[in-house]
This record gives sequence, C-alpha cells and structure tokens, in this order.
Amino acid sequence: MTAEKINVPDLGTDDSVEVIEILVKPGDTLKLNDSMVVLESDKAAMEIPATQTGVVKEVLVKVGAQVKTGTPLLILETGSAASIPAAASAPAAATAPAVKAAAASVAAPAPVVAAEVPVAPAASSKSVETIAVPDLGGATDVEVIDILVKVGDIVKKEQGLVTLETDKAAMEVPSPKAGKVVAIKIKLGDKVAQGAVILDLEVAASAPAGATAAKADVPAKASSAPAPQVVAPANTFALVDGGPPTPTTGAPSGSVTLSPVSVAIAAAANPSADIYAGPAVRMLARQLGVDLSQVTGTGGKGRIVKEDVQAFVKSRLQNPVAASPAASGSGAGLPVVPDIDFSKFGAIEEVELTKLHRVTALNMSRNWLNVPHVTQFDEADITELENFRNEQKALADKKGVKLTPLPFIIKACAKALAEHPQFNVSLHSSGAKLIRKKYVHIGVAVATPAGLMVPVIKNADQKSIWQIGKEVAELSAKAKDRKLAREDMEGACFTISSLGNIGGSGFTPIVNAPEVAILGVSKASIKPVWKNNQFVPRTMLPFSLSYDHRAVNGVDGGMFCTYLAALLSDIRLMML
Ligand code: CAO
Repeated sequence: MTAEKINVPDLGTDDSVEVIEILVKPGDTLKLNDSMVVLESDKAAMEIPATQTGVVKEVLVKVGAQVKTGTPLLILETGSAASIPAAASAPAAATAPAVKAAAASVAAPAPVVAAEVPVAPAASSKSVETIAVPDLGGATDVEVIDILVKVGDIVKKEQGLVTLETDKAAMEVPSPKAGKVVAIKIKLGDKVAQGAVILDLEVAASAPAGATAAKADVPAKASSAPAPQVVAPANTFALVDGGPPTPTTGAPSGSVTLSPVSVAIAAAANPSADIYAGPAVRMLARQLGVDLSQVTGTGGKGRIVKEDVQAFVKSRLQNPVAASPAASGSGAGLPVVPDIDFSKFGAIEEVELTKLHRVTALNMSRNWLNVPHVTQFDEADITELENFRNEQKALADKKGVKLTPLPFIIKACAKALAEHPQFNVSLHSSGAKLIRKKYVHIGVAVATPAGLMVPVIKNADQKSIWQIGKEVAELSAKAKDRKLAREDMEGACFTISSLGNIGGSGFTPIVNAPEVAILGVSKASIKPVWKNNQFVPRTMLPFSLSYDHRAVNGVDGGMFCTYLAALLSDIRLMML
C-alpha cells in the first residue's frame, strides 16, 4: 500500500478554477476514470477523473476552493502493483485524455462555427457532404445510442443528428449545416471515434469564399476542404461571462461556444432540457429514473448536485402521491431490494448487463409501476386456421415466407384494434386526455441474445398475410443482427409477445406503455372440446390480453378477447 497525492491535472491555463463539487469521500474506492471532483472555470465545468485505482484516504480540498494545475486534490491509497494501471507511474499531473481535451477547451475553446467558415463555391446548386464524428477529445469506442434522423429528413443547422455516449457522458452531435439526409452510415450500438462517417447530407451550394467571414465575431478555423465542422448544439449550455448557464443558439457575441467535448462535460446526456448538471449527476438521475427537469439545483449558479437528486428521490419516496406517475417514470414509494453478498452462500459470478438489457429492465419497471394492469385469458379454436396454413405451406415455400400462426394473429389484432378503437390510444401525461390513433402499427417482441427488441409492422391492417409474414421474418432477422433502425422500432400502437414456439399455457405480459394493451400468445395444442354433444379434437391457441385499466375497462377487454378469438377461429371474418 502506498499513499499517492493526486493533483489537479494540466488545465492548459495558469488561472485558478473553483472546486464546485466533491464527488468522493475518505474510504471510497476509486476505479480508473471515476470522477473525483468538479471544477468550474468561467467558461465550463469539468469532472476530474481518477488516473489510478485506490482508496481515498483524505480529501485535501473543499467546495469553493480555488485550485490550479498541480494543486493537491486528495490522497489515494493505492493497492498492489497489479491493480494500478500503467498511467500510475506517470507524474501526478498526468491527465486522462478527456481531461486534457476538456482543459484545452477551457483554456482556449476552439471556435467551431461551421456555417461561418468560408468554403469554395460549389459547381452545382446542391452537393452531398459527408458528416463525420467531431473531435471527441481523444475518446474512442464511443457508442452510438441514438440516431435522431432518418434518410429523407430535412435537418436544420445545429439539429442533433446522433447521440453518442461514453461511460462519462452523452452528447448530441449537431448538424454543421442545413440540408437533406441522403444516407446514414452508422447504426445503433456502433462504436465510433473522431472521423467516423455519420451520414451524407445534401446541402445547398456554399456561399463564395469570404462571403460570411464578416459575420464571425470569433476567429473561425479555416478549412481548405469542406470537411465536417461542428458547432455546439442549440440548447446546450455555455457559461456566459461567468454568469449562470444560458442556452446557446449558435455563437452570440460575447458568449463562449463550447467544443463538443466541453459540451459533453458541462451539459451531458440531456441536450434538450435546460438543465445544469454534470455527467455523474445525470448518470445517477438516469439510474434512479429521475427527471432532472423536476429537480431544483442547490449548487453554484443553480447547478444540480448529487444531493439534490438524492433529496428529490427521498421526498418522492416519503410522499409518493406527490409524484406524478406519468411524469416521473417511477412514482412508487417502494423500498429498494437490498444487495446481498451471495458469495457467503456459494460460488457466484457477476455478469454485466448489456445496455439493451438495462434499458429494457428500466422500461419494464416503469411500465409495471405506472400502469394498472388487468390480464384476461382466453383461447381461440385455430383448427381451421391451421388447416388453411398447412394447405398454403407449398405456396409459402415458393414465396420464401415462413408462414407461422403469427402473421394471422397480427392481422387479427389489427382488425380487432380497428373494431375496438379504445385499444388504439395512448394516455396523455396530464391524465386529462387520451390520444386516439388513426393508424394501426403493431410491435412484435423479438428475443435476441442482446435483449428484447420490438420491431414494428406498420399499417398491419392494410397488409396481406404474406407481406406481414415477410416483414416479421425480415425485422426479426434484423433484430437478431442488431441492425434495426430507429424507425423500425417506433410508432407501435399495440404489441404482441409470442411464446408460441416455446410453450406454456398462459402468461401476463407487461403493457409496453404508452401503448395501452399487449397480447401474449402461448403454444397451441390439440384439446378435447365439447361440440355438438361430443368431445372433438380441436387445435386451441391460448392467449392473454394485458391492458391499462385507466384506458380500457373490463367489458372492453372481454369483448376484444372474444372478438379476437372469433377472428382466429374463422379467418374469413377478417375480410368483412
Ligand atoms: N403455437 C404453436 N406453435 C407455434 C406458435 C403457437 N402459438 N407460434 C409459432 N409456432 C411454431 C411455428 O409454426 C414454427 O413451427 P414450424 O416451423 O413447424 O412451422 C415454430 O413455432 C417456430 O416459430 P418461429 O418462432 O420461428 O416464428 P414465429 O413467427 O412464431 O415468431 C418471433 C417469430 C420473431 C416472434 C420469434 O422468433 C421470437 O423471437 N419469439 C420470442 C418472443 C419473445 O421473446 N417473447 C417474450 C417477450 S416478453 O417477455
């Protein structure tokens, strides 16, 4: 064990900066890159990550202290040589790349004002430009967690194109120009670094060189090629003249335009909201399901600190009624399930959940806690459907479609939704109205090794069984290869979760809010059914319908199930 003094890394300036938050206390175990303190200059806030692993022995600074490059921050007790990364042998002032980048942007924020960079005039009135990932301060393997546009979209300058996330922060990459998206070159889950191509943008011809230079009140970085330039996204936060955070829209005179890296550090993870909080606080809020827009910041300049999030959760737990279920996403005053050291009882292994698993778990909890569920069970006599399906097998093979019962069930649900429109709604978060949908898009739960995904069959009511069968196969293959695009998974009115290929005679699916109902399909089997004064063998399909009892009452639920069973028992009814 050695005690190491951990100093403020190179901030790229001799000026003092303020310690605005201390994120660790004596006794805490730090992993590499865990945030230790938050420093704030008059231009940006930044978290200082640990450059070594170890246990905090003493914190040497207080909130409000003015520190500089090299100021001792804390004493860290470092463990065995094996647990200390190579960086530990570097001088104490050595910085992680992210910090260096952040520091550089604090010292001299690179003015990246794409629209005001003179470029050579284009030959035609339109040209296609490649938009790439901007400088991420050296970060690599940054995950694409959201694609905010699709091919054909017309985007405005500074409109978010994709969201990238490191384990420290998330940020939107804004469009450097207005234009039309003609191709998207990355997909969800891709790991990217600076220069990775995001998309191709068709833009109007650039203005002649120098045409806009006069407008720039900050020195624009000259660029010989029309390489992608990046501006700070609208509605992210810069600190203007040391004052409170102010939404930036472009680069107003006197304001500081943050580079993407400092944006990530100062205003990570929720680019749309006017929230002043660091990445660690945002991550905590995400983990606890707290909407930061509802939290009052008590830190300097109204900054939300961890204690604010904790106090918010505490108050909601003590007064669950005050929590608006629709808005908070949690809203139940439930005690937390304790973590237990299971190794006391036998061998164990800890397995990290994938991001998809974590998101699914969060959504399941949110839906389970917010939606008052009722589940009804029924079964449909699909003997004739199965006869018909088997008759079509040869044709299905010819068409290259795997004709399972599922496309028929999707089609029947689409028809049942059209006939029972009270199931094709979403409740507004105000609780004062509902939104009726005039389209019928049906989600299908697909289990993949990475987790559960729900691609959507759009306008299922207007499609043939063949089309639906083909789409289910294509979308589930895409899901399994993690190739689903955002638009493949959005817009569902109703979801079907089929365990028909697995077994079981019934289950209670969880409503995929804001939808209000979900169908669980179990395995069909031949059963004796009392008909015409005798038992006859019939193929019976068990199914269950869970619905949000705020939107749908029991009678409607019963009628929906009965109607669905009738459609599946006699598929000719679907044509009426
Ligand atoms: N009863 C009896 N047999 C059924 C059936 C049912 N309800 N549903 C499907 N089958 C049969 C099919 O006919 C097929 O058999 P054949 O090859 O002999 O025709 C076999 O089961 C396999 O079907 P499949 O799974 O390949 O195709 P599908 O259209 O039924 O389902 C898909 C497609 C993507 C939904 C499925 O592959 C899948 O991922 N299922 C998991 C869904 C899930 O995870 N649900 C739970 C989520 S909520 O916790």
